[in-house]
Amino acid sequence: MFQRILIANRGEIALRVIRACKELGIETVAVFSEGDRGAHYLSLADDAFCIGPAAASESYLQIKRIISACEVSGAQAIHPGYGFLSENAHFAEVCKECRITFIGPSHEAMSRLGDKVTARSAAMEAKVPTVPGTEGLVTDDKAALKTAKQIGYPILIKATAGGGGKGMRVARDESELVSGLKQAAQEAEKAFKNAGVYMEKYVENPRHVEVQFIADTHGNVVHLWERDCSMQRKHQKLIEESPSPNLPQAVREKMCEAAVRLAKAAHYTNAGTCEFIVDKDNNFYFIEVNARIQVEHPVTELVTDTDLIQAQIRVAAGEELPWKQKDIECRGHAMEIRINAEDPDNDFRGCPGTITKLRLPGGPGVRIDSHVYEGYRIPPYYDSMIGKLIVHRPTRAAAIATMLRALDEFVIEGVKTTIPLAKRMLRDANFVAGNVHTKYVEQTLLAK
Ligand code: MV4
Repeated sequence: MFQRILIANRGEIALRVIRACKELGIETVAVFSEGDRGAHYLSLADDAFCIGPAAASESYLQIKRIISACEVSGAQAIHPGYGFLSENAHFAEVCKECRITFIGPSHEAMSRLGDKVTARSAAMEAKVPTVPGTEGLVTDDKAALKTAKQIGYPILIKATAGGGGKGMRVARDESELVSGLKQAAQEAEKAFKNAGVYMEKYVENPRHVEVQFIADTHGNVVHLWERDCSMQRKHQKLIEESPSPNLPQAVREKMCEAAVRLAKAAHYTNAGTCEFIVDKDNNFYFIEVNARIQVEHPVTELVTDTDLIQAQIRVAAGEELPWKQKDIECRGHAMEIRINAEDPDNDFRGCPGTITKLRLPGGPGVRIDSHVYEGYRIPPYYDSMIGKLIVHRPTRAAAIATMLRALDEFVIEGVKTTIPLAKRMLRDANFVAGNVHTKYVEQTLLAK
Protein backbone atom coordinates (compact mmCIF):
# COMPACT_ATOMS: atom_id res chain seq x y z
CA MET A 1 0.00 0.00 0.00
CA PHE A 2 1.13 3.59 -0.65
CA GLN A 3 2.68 5.61 2.19
CA ARG A 4 1.94 8.96 0.54
CA ILE A 5 -0.59 10.10 -2.09
CA LEU A 6 -0.56 13.44 -3.91
CA ILE A 7 -3.97 14.87 -4.76
CA ALA A 8 -3.81 16.71 -8.10
CA ASN A 9 -6.98 18.64 -7.52
CA ARG A 10 -8.61 21.25 -5.30
CA GLY A 11 -11.68 22.04 -3.23
CA GLU A 12 -14.23 19.49 -2.09
CA ILE A 13 -12.78 16.53 -4.01
CA ALA A 14 -9.29 17.21 -2.64
CA LEU A 15 -10.78 17.22 0.86
CA ARG A 16 -12.69 14.02 0.03
CA VAL A 17 -9.49 12.22 -0.99
CA ILE A 18 -7.60 13.53 2.06
CA ARG A 19 -10.32 12.07 4.29
CA ALA A 20 -10.22 8.70 2.52
CA CYS A 21 -6.42 8.53 2.82
CA LYS A 22 -6.37 9.48 6.51
CA GLU A 23 -8.68 6.59 7.37
CA LEU A 24 -6.34 4.24 5.48
CA GLY A 25 -3.31 5.59 7.35
CA ILE A 26 -1.89 7.10 4.16
CA GLU A 27 -0.15 10.48 4.25
CA THR A 28 -1.39 13.13 1.85
CA VAL A 29 0.24 15.81 -0.26
CA ALA A 30 -1.93 18.66 -1.47
CA VAL A 31 -1.10 21.00 -4.32
CA PHE A 32 -2.58 24.46 -4.60
CA SER A 33 -2.51 27.48 -6.84
CA GLU A 34 -2.14 31.05 -5.61
CA GLY A 35 -5.92 31.26 -5.99
CA ASP A 36 -6.35 28.60 -3.30
CA ARG A 37 -3.58 29.68 -0.95
CA GLY A 38 -4.78 29.58 2.67
CA ALA A 39 -7.87 27.42 2.02
CA HIS A 40 -8.50 25.49 5.24
CA TYR A 41 -8.64 22.01 3.65
CA LEU A 42 -4.93 22.37 2.76
CA SER A 43 -4.02 22.24 6.44
CA LEU A 44 -5.57 18.77 6.69
CA ALA A 45 -2.94 17.41 4.28
CA ASP A 46 0.45 16.35 5.64
CA ASP A 47 2.19 18.54 3.07
CA ALA A 48 1.11 21.21 0.58
CA PHE A 49 2.92 22.61 -2.45
CA CYS A 50 2.12 25.75 -4.41
CA ILE A 51 2.23 24.78 -8.09
CA GLY A 52 1.59 28.13 -9.69
CA PRO A 53 -0.69 31.11 -10.33
CA ALA A 54 -4.46 30.92 -9.96
CA ALA A 55 -5.25 30.12 -13.59
CA ALA A 56 -5.78 26.35 -13.92
CA SER A 57 -3.71 26.36 -17.11
CA GLU A 58 -0.79 27.64 -15.01
CA SER A 59 -1.31 25.29 -12.08
CA TYR A 60 -3.74 22.34 -11.85
CA LEU A 61 -3.28 21.53 -15.54
CA GLN A 62 0.53 21.80 -15.43
CA ILE A 63 1.71 18.18 -15.72
CA LYS A 64 5.38 19.04 -15.14
CA ARG A 65 4.61 20.98 -11.96
CA ILE A 66 2.43 18.24 -10.53
CA ILE A 67 4.98 15.53 -11.32
CA SER A 68 7.74 17.69 -9.75
CA ALA A 69 5.68 18.22 -6.61
CA CYS A 70 5.16 14.46 -6.47
CA GLU A 71 8.88 13.73 -6.83
CA VAL A 72 9.85 16.31 -4.19
CA SER A 73 7.14 15.14 -1.78
CA GLY A 74 8.04 11.44 -2.04
CA ALA A 75 4.44 10.49 -2.86
CA GLN A 76 4.13 7.12 -4.62
CA ALA A 77 0.72 7.79 -6.25
CA ILE A 78 -1.45 10.59 -7.57
CA HIS A 79 -5.23 10.84 -7.24
CA PRO A 80 -6.48 13.16 -10.04
CA GLY A 81 -10.01 13.70 -8.69
CA TYR A 82 -12.43 14.82 -11.42
CA GLY A 83 -12.00 17.50 -14.08
CA PHE A 84 -8.49 18.96 -14.65
CA LEU A 85 -6.14 16.09 -15.65
CA SER A 86 -8.39 13.23 -14.45
CA GLU A 87 -9.16 12.03 -18.01
CA ASN A 88 -5.90 13.16 -19.62
CA ALA A 89 -4.38 9.97 -21.01
CA HIS A 90 -1.05 11.72 -21.55
CA PHE A 91 -0.89 12.59 -17.85
CA ALA A 92 -1.63 8.98 -16.91
CA GLU A 93 1.14 7.90 -19.28
CA VAL A 94 3.64 10.41 -17.84
CA CYS A 95 2.84 9.13 -14.33
CA LYS A 96 3.58 5.59 -15.50
CA GLU A 97 6.86 6.66 -17.12
CA CYS A 98 7.84 8.41 -13.87
CA ARG A 99 6.93 5.28 -11.86
CA ILE A 100 4.13 7.12 -10.10
CA THR A 101 0.87 5.19 -9.74
CA PHE A 102 -2.02 7.03 -11.37
CA ILE A 103 -5.12 6.25 -9.31
CA GLY A 104 -7.42 5.59 -12.24
CA PRO A 105 -7.55 3.53 -15.44
CA SER A 106 -4.48 2.79 -17.56
CA HIS A 107 -3.79 5.38 -20.21
CA GLU A 108 -4.63 2.75 -22.83
CA ALA A 109 -8.08 2.07 -21.34
CA MET A 110 -8.61 5.81 -20.86
CA SER A 111 -7.83 6.51 -24.51
CA ARG A 112 -9.93 3.59 -25.76
CA LEU A 113 -13.04 4.59 -23.77
CA GLY A 114 -12.41 8.33 -23.63
CA ASP A 115 -12.73 8.58 -27.41
CA LYS A 116 -16.47 8.45 -28.07
CA VAL A 117 -16.30 6.50 -31.33
CA THR A 118 -13.89 3.85 -30.05
CA ALA A 119 -15.99 3.59 -26.89
CA ARG A 120 -19.07 3.10 -29.07
CA SER A 121 -17.30 0.34 -31.03
CA ALA A 122 -16.27 -1.34 -27.77
CA ALA A 123 -19.88 -1.13 -26.61
CA MET A 124 -21.13 -2.74 -29.83
CA GLU A 125 -18.60 -5.57 -29.44
CA ALA A 126 -19.73 -6.07 -25.84
CA LYS A 127 -23.36 -6.26 -26.98
CA VAL A 128 -24.21 -3.09 -25.09
CA PRO A 129 -27.19 -1.36 -26.72
CA THR A 130 -26.10 1.72 -28.67
CA VAL A 131 -28.14 4.35 -30.45
CA PRO A 132 -28.52 3.61 -34.20
CA GLY A 133 -25.91 5.67 -36.04
CA THR A 134 -22.55 5.53 -37.79
CA GLU A 135 -20.13 2.73 -36.99
CA GLY A 136 -17.13 5.09 -37.02
CA LEU A 137 -16.37 8.69 -37.90
CA VAL A 138 -18.24 10.49 -40.65
CA THR A 139 -15.93 10.61 -43.67
CA ASP A 140 -18.04 12.20 -46.40
CA ASP A 141 -21.39 13.94 -46.78
CA LYS A 142 -22.77 11.41 -49.26
CA ALA A 143 -22.30 8.48 -46.89
CA ALA A 144 -23.61 10.59 -44.01
CA LEU A 145 -26.77 11.48 -45.91
CA LYS A 146 -27.28 7.81 -46.76
CA THR A 147 -26.88 6.74 -43.12
CA ALA A 148 -29.17 9.53 -41.96
CA LYS A 149 -31.83 8.38 -44.40
CA GLN A 150 -31.55 4.85 -43.02
CA ILE A 151 -31.82 5.81 -39.33
CA GLY A 152 -34.17 8.74 -39.83
CA TYR A 153 -34.10 12.33 -38.61
CA PRO A 154 -33.54 14.01 -36.22
CA ILE A 155 -29.87 13.17 -36.09
CA LEU A 156 -27.39 14.15 -33.38
CA ILE A 157 -23.91 15.00 -34.63
CA LYS A 158 -21.26 14.43 -31.95
CA ALA A 159 -17.54 15.15 -31.69
CA THR A 160 -15.58 11.99 -30.95
CA ALA A 161 -13.22 13.98 -28.72
CA GLY A 162 -16.13 15.80 -27.10
CA GLY A 163 -18.04 14.82 -24.02
CA GLY A 164 -20.50 16.19 -21.53
CA GLY A 165 -22.48 17.73 -24.35
CA LYS A 166 -19.61 19.70 -25.87
CA GLY A 167 -19.47 19.47 -29.65
CA MET A 168 -23.04 18.24 -30.23
CA ARG A 169 -25.60 19.56 -32.67
CA VAL A 170 -29.00 18.37 -33.90
CA ALA A 171 -29.85 18.06 -37.61
CA ARG A 172 -33.56 17.78 -38.45
CA ASP A 173 -33.21 17.44 -42.25
CA GLU A 174 -30.65 16.93 -45.01
CA SER A 175 -29.64 20.57 -45.36
CA GLU A 176 -29.14 20.93 -41.61
CA LEU A 177 -27.08 17.73 -41.70
CA VAL A 178 -24.67 18.93 -44.37
CA SER A 179 -24.17 22.33 -42.74
CA GLY A 180 -24.12 20.79 -39.27
CA LEU A 181 -21.39 18.29 -40.14
CA LYS A 182 -19.15 21.06 -41.45
CA GLN A 183 -19.70 23.32 -38.44
CA ALA A 184 -19.37 20.49 -35.94
CA ALA A 185 -16.05 19.41 -37.46
CA GLN A 186 -14.74 22.98 -37.37
CA GLU A 187 -15.85 23.45 -33.75
CA ALA A 188 -14.35 20.10 -32.77
CA GLU A 189 -11.03 20.93 -34.41
CA LYS A 190 -10.97 24.24 -32.57
CA ALA A 191 -12.10 22.89 -29.19
CA PHE A 192 -10.44 19.47 -29.11
CA LYS A 193 -7.82 19.59 -31.89
CA ASN A 194 -9.71 16.60 -33.30
CA ALA A 195 -12.28 17.23 -36.03
CA GLY A 196 -13.68 13.68 -35.89
CA VAL A 197 -17.49 13.58 -35.71
CA TYR A 198 -20.05 10.76 -35.74
CA MET A 199 -23.83 10.56 -35.94
CA GLU A 200 -26.55 9.00 -33.83
CA LYS A 201 -30.33 8.99 -34.06
CA TYR A 202 -31.43 11.80 -31.72
CA VAL A 203 -33.45 10.40 -28.82
CA GLU A 204 -35.83 13.20 -27.82
CA ASN A 205 -35.98 14.18 -24.13
CA PRO A 206 -34.21 11.13 -22.72
CA ARG A 207 -33.44 10.43 -19.10
CA HIS A 208 -29.74 10.35 -18.20
CA VAL A 209 -28.91 7.24 -16.19
CA GLU A 210 -25.34 6.21 -15.44
CA VAL A 211 -23.87 3.06 -13.91
CA GLN A 212 -20.98 3.15 -11.45
CA PHE A 213 -18.48 0.34 -11.85
CA ILE A 214 -15.04 -0.50 -10.50
CA ALA A 215 -12.50 -3.04 -11.71
CA ASP A 216 -9.34 -4.36 -10.06
CA THR A 217 -6.15 -5.54 -11.77
CA HIS A 218 -7.08 -9.20 -11.26
CA GLY A 219 -9.98 -9.26 -13.72
CA ASN A 220 -12.75 -8.56 -11.20
CA VAL A 221 -15.38 -5.99 -12.16
CA VAL A 222 -18.48 -5.03 -10.20
CA HIS A 223 -21.21 -2.46 -10.67
CA LEU A 224 -22.57 -0.37 -7.83
CA TRP A 225 -25.99 0.24 -9.38
CA GLU A 226 -27.12 3.35 -11.18
CA ARG A 227 -27.57 7.10 -10.68
CA ASP A 228 -30.27 9.17 -12.36
CA CYS A 229 -28.88 12.57 -13.41
CA SER A 230 -31.75 13.82 -15.55
CA MET A 231 -32.18 17.08 -13.62
CA GLN A 232 -29.65 19.14 -15.53
CA ARG A 233 -29.26 22.60 -16.99
CA LYS A 234 -27.04 23.07 -20.03
CA HIS A 235 -25.31 19.74 -19.30
CA GLN A 236 -24.64 20.80 -15.70
CA LYS A 237 -26.14 18.26 -13.33
CA LEU A 238 -28.24 19.79 -10.55
CA ILE A 239 -29.72 16.74 -8.79
CA GLU A 240 -28.42 13.17 -8.86
CA GLU A 241 -30.15 10.23 -7.18
CA SER A 242 -30.08 6.48 -6.79
CA PRO A 243 -31.98 4.34 -7.57
CA SER A 244 -33.41 5.90 -10.70
CA PRO A 245 -37.14 6.60 -10.15
CA ASN A 246 -39.68 4.66 -12.27
CA LEU A 247 -37.00 2.44 -13.85
CA PRO A 248 -38.12 -1.22 -13.78
CA GLN A 249 -35.77 -3.54 -11.85
CA ALA A 250 -35.23 -5.71 -14.92
CA VAL A 251 -34.03 -2.67 -16.90
CA ARG A 252 -31.74 -1.60 -14.06
CA GLU A 253 -30.16 -5.04 -13.93
CA LYS A 254 -29.68 -5.25 -17.69
CA MET A 255 -28.12 -1.76 -17.76
CA CYS A 256 -25.74 -2.56 -14.89
CA GLU A 257 -24.74 -5.90 -16.42
CA ALA A 258 -24.06 -4.12 -19.74
CA ALA A 259 -21.74 -1.66 -18.01
CA VAL A 260 -19.78 -4.52 -16.44
CA ARG A 261 -19.52 -6.29 -19.82
CA LEU A 262 -18.13 -3.11 -21.39
CA ALA A 263 -15.59 -2.54 -18.62
CA LYS A 264 -14.40 -6.15 -18.93
CA ALA A 265 -14.18 -5.98 -22.73
CA ALA A 266 -12.16 -2.77 -22.52
CA HIS A 267 -9.79 -4.23 -19.88
CA TYR A 268 -10.69 -1.23 -17.74
CA THR A 269 -9.25 -0.91 -14.23
CA ASN A 270 -10.29 1.32 -11.32
CA ALA A 271 -13.50 3.35 -11.05
CA GLY A 272 -15.56 4.46 -14.01
CA THR A 273 -19.10 5.35 -15.00
CA CYS A 274 -21.03 4.08 -18.00
CA GLU A 275 -23.48 6.71 -19.18
CA PHE A 276 -26.79 5.78 -20.84
CA ILE A 277 -29.81 7.62 -22.13
CA VAL A 278 -33.22 6.08 -21.52
CA ASP A 279 -36.17 6.75 -23.79
CA LYS A 280 -39.83 6.99 -22.80
CA ASP A 281 -40.28 3.23 -23.33
CA ASN A 282 -37.40 2.43 -20.93
CA ASN A 283 -35.06 1.43 -23.75
CA PHE A 284 -31.51 2.30 -22.74
CA TYR A 285 -28.64 3.21 -25.02
CA PHE A 286 -24.91 3.54 -24.33
CA ILE A 287 -23.61 7.07 -24.72
CA GLU A 288 -20.14 7.33 -23.21
CA VAL A 289 -17.80 6.27 -20.41
CA ASN A 290 -16.52 8.72 -17.82
CA ALA A 291 -13.09 7.35 -16.95
CA ARG A 292 -12.81 9.02 -13.55
CA ILE A 293 -14.50 9.30 -10.18
CA GLN A 294 -17.45 11.66 -10.55
CA VAL A 295 -18.82 14.56 -8.53
CA GLU A 296 -21.90 12.51 -7.68
CA HIS A 297 -20.09 9.44 -6.32
CA PRO A 298 -21.45 10.01 -2.75
CA VAL A 299 -24.95 9.06 -3.96
CA THR A 300 -23.65 5.59 -4.79
CA GLU A 301 -21.55 5.37 -1.60
CA LEU A 302 -24.66 5.97 0.50
CA VAL A 303 -27.00 3.42 -1.11
CA THR A 304 -24.27 0.75 -1.31
CA ASP A 305 -22.53 1.59 2.00
CA THR A 306 -19.10 1.81 0.32
CA ASP A 307 -16.17 4.22 0.22
CA LEU A 308 -15.36 4.51 -3.50
CA ILE A 309 -12.26 6.65 -3.04
CA GLN A 310 -10.73 4.10 -0.66
CA ALA A 311 -11.69 1.34 -3.10
CA GLN A 312 -9.91 3.26 -5.89
CA ILE A 313 -6.77 3.53 -3.77
CA ARG A 314 -6.82 -0.16 -2.81
CA VAL A 315 -7.32 -1.25 -6.42
CA ALA A 316 -4.52 1.07 -7.62
CA ALA A 317 -2.25 -0.54 -5.03
CA GLY A 318 -2.97 -3.92 -6.61
CA GLU A 319 -5.47 -5.24 -4.07
CA GLU A 320 -8.47 -7.33 -5.13
CA LEU A 321 -11.87 -5.64 -5.04
CA PRO A 322 -13.20 -5.68 -1.45
CA TRP A 323 -16.60 -6.95 -2.67
CA LYS A 324 -18.22 -9.62 -4.81
CA GLN A 325 -21.21 -8.51 -6.92
CA LYS A 326 -23.67 -10.37 -4.68
CA ASP A 327 -22.49 -8.27 -1.71
CA ILE A 328 -23.47 -4.96 -3.31
CA GLU A 329 -27.03 -4.01 -2.47
CA CYS A 330 -28.76 -0.77 -3.36
CA ARG A 331 -30.43 0.10 -0.03
CA GLY A 332 -32.80 3.03 0.48
CA HIS A 333 -32.68 6.17 -1.62
CA ALA A 334 -29.89 8.78 -1.89
CA MET A 335 -30.13 12.19 -3.50
CA GLU A 336 -27.52 14.88 -4.08
CA ILE A 337 -27.94 18.59 -4.69
CA ARG A 338 -24.96 20.48 -6.07
CA ILE A 339 -24.53 23.82 -4.31
CA ASN A 340 -23.15 26.26 -6.88
CA ALA A 341 -22.16 29.88 -6.26
CA GLU A 342 -24.18 31.11 -9.22
CA ASP A 343 -26.68 33.88 -9.76
CA PRO A 344 -30.03 32.43 -10.89
CA ASP A 345 -31.16 35.91 -11.92
CA ASN A 346 -28.20 36.27 -14.25
CA ASP A 347 -28.37 33.08 -16.27
CA PHE A 348 -26.58 31.20 -13.48
CA ARG A 349 -23.41 33.10 -14.11
CA GLY A 350 -20.67 32.20 -11.62
CA CYS A 351 -20.85 34.52 -8.63
CA PRO A 352 -17.65 34.35 -6.59
CA GLY A 353 -17.25 36.32 -3.42
CA THR A 354 -16.75 35.88 0.32
CA ILE A 355 -19.04 33.75 2.45
CA THR A 356 -20.01 36.13 5.24
CA LYS A 357 -22.32 33.71 7.08
CA LEU A 358 -22.54 29.92 6.88
CA ARG A 359 -24.83 27.56 8.80
CA LEU A 360 -24.57 23.98 7.54
CA PRO A 361 -27.46 21.50 7.93
CA GLY A 362 -27.07 18.18 9.73
CA GLY A 363 -29.15 15.57 11.51
CA PRO A 364 -30.36 12.15 10.42
CA GLY A 365 -29.58 11.18 6.84
CA VAL A 366 -27.61 14.32 5.93
CA ARG A 367 -24.06 14.43 4.46
CA ILE A 368 -22.20 17.54 3.38
CA ASP A 369 -19.14 17.30 1.11
CA SER A 370 -17.72 20.80 0.97
CA HIS A 371 -14.48 22.65 1.67
CA VAL A 372 -16.02 26.03 2.35
CA TYR A 373 -16.33 27.87 5.68
CA GLU A 374 -17.45 31.25 7.01
CA GLY A 375 -15.01 33.83 5.68
CA TYR A 376 -13.97 31.64 2.70
CA ARG A 377 -13.42 33.62 -0.47
CA ILE A 378 -14.80 31.66 -3.41
CA PRO A 379 -12.18 32.09 -6.13
CA PRO A 380 -13.42 33.15 -9.59
CA TYR A 381 -10.92 30.94 -11.45
CA TYR A 382 -12.58 27.54 -11.18
CA ASP A 383 -16.01 25.99 -11.55
CA SER A 384 -18.74 27.40 -9.35
CA MET A 385 -19.55 24.30 -7.31
CA ILE A 386 -18.82 24.95 -3.64
CA GLY A 387 -20.22 21.80 -2.17
CA LYS A 388 -22.71 18.97 -2.28
CA LEU A 389 -25.63 18.24 0.01
CA ILE A 390 -26.44 14.54 -0.02
CA VAL A 391 -29.22 12.75 1.86
CA HIS A 392 -29.88 9.03 2.38
CA ARG A 393 -33.24 7.76 3.62
CA PRO A 394 -35.30 4.56 3.28
CA THR A 395 -37.54 5.91 0.51
CA ARG A 396 -37.41 8.59 -2.19
CA ALA A 397 -40.25 10.53 -0.57
CA ALA A 398 -38.36 10.57 2.72
CA ALA A 399 -35.17 11.61 0.93
CA ILE A 400 -36.97 14.57 -0.64
CA ALA A 401 -38.43 15.55 2.73
CA THR A 402 -35.01 15.37 4.40
CA MET A 403 -33.41 17.31 1.55
CA LEU A 404 -36.01 20.10 1.88
CA ARG A 405 -35.53 20.17 5.67
CA ALA A 406 -31.75 20.37 5.23
CA LEU A 407 -32.02 23.13 2.62
CA ASP A 408 -34.21 25.11 5.01
CA GLU A 409 -31.43 24.87 7.61
CA PHE A 410 -28.74 25.80 5.09
CA VAL A 411 -27.67 29.43 5.54
CA ILE A 412 -25.05 30.86 3.18
CA GLU A 413 -24.68 34.64 2.84
CA GLY A 414 -22.31 36.81 0.84
CA VAL A 415 -22.83 34.92 -2.39
CA LYS A 416 -25.86 33.87 -4.42
CA THR A 417 -26.36 30.12 -4.80
CA THR A 418 -28.54 27.55 -6.54
CA ILE A 419 -30.29 26.67 -3.25
CA PRO A 420 -33.54 28.48 -4.17
CA LEU A 421 -33.67 26.58 -7.49
CA ALA A 422 -33.01 23.33 -5.64
CA LYS A 423 -36.04 23.95 -3.42
CA ARG A 424 -38.21 24.61 -6.49
CA MET A 425 -37.04 21.40 -8.16
CA LEU A 426 -37.72 19.34 -5.04
CA ARG A 427 -41.24 20.74 -4.75
CA ASP A 428 -42.09 20.27 -8.43
CA ALA A 429 -44.90 17.73 -8.85
CA ASN A 430 -43.32 16.02 -11.87
CA PHE A 431 -39.99 15.71 -10.09
CA VAL A 432 -41.71 14.29 -7.00
CA ALA A 433 -43.48 11.79 -9.28
CA GLY A 434 -40.15 10.92 -10.92
CA ASN A 435 -41.46 12.00 -14.32
CA VAL A 436 -38.59 14.10 -15.62
CA HIS A 437 -36.01 14.06 -18.41
CA THR A 438 -32.84 15.90 -19.37
CA LYS A 439 -34.66 18.91 -20.82
CA TYR A 440 -37.24 19.23 -18.05
CA VAL A 441 -35.47 21.87 -15.98
CA GLU A 442 -34.81 24.12 -18.97
CA GLN A 443 -38.22 23.55 -20.59
CA THR A 444 -40.32 23.80 -17.43
CA LEU A 445 -38.65 25.14 -14.33
CA LEU A 446 -36.53 27.77 -16.04
CA ALA A 447 -38.70 28.51 -19.06
CA LYS A 448 -38.89 32.29 -19.35
C1 MV4 B 1 -27.71 11.95 -26.75
C2 MV4 B 1 -29.00 12.45 -26.46
C3 MV4 B 1 -30.04 12.09 -27.32
N1 MV4 B 1 -29.82 11.27 -28.37
N2 MV4 B 1 -27.53 11.12 -27.79
C4 MV4 B 1 -25.42 14.76 -23.68
C5 MV4 B 1 -23.94 14.80 -23.45
C6 MV4 B 1 -23.56 13.43 -23.31
N3 MV4 B 1 -23.67 13.10 -21.90
C7 MV4 B 1 -24.51 12.67 -24.18
N4 MV4 B 1 -25.69 13.47 -24.24
C8 MV4 B 1 -26.79 13.11 -24.94
N5 MV4 B 1 -26.64 12.27 -25.98
C9 MV4 B 1 -28.56 10.80 -28.59
N6 MV4 B 1 -28.36 9.97 -29.64
C10 MV4 B 1 -29.16 13.30 -25.36
C11 MV4 B 1 -28.05 13.61 -24.60
C12 MV4 B 1 -28.22 14.48 -23.44
C13 MV4 B 1 -28.51 15.80 -23.64
C14 MV4 B 1 -28.58 16.31 -24.93
C15 MV4 B 1 -28.88 17.63 -25.09
C16 MV4 B 1 -29.09 18.45 -23.99
C17 MV4 B 1 -28.98 17.96 -22.72
C18 MV4 B 1 -28.67 16.64 -22.53
C19 MV4 B 1 -28.53 16.11 -21.24
C20 MV4 B 1 -28.22 14.79 -21.07
C21 MV4 B 1 -28.06 13.95 -22.19
